Amino acid sequence: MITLYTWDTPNGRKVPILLEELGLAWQLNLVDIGHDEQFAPEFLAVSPNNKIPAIVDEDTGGAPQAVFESGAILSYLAEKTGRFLASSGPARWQALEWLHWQVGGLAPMVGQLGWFVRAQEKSELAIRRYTDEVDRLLGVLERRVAEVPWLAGDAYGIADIAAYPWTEAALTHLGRQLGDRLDSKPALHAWLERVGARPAVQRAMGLKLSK
Ligand SMILES: N[C@@H](CCC(=O)N[C@@H](CS)C(=O)NCC(=O)O)C(=O)O
Repeated sequence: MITLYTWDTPNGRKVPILLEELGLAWQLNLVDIGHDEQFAPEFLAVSPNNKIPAIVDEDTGGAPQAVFESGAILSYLAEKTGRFLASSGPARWQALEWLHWQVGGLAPMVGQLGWFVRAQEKSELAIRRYTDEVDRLLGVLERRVAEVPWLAGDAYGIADIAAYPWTEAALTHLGRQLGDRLDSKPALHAWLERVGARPAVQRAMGLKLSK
């Protein structure tokens, strides 16, 4: 059994998507980050950076394996099952490039933009900076999926899974802020539709991840 520690955020949806795609046995452990449950010692033992998502995999044939950081968890599960990540060659490196691009770029920038847009104290400079950066990153995504159907090339995989919840959140929650910058990205919209049409993605996006 795999225990997933998560909450209702875009980062919190990535691992459920892959678990649903894989059909592995898993159970949910909700960590209410709005009520500081991420600082509980039991959770810090699994995720020392006090962030969701994290997993504990009991089905290792040995000691349970804890993994934190969404990119590491997606890579771990893909390697454990031999699915959704090429085992070698260019497709593997392209998947890992786009996975790291997502975790280190798209997610934090969309997250910061959302934070500053919602903040009581408005900072025009921060909002302009993060709006431009999110627009730039979505432009990078647009050019990639205009060239190839999936982020790693020919096959859907963990890079698409990582990028989907954040791109969807950017369009849904920051659509007004990004405005007509989104209109010039037709390939991105088509990629979102391709990913969003997958039954496993729909199941994971529909899960209740709050208490
Ligand atoms: N780089 C991390 C980011 C995870 C992250 O930012 N998680 C947020 C929710 S989206 C969180 O747990 N925040 C709680 C906190 O910062 O205390 C990953 O990809 O797993």
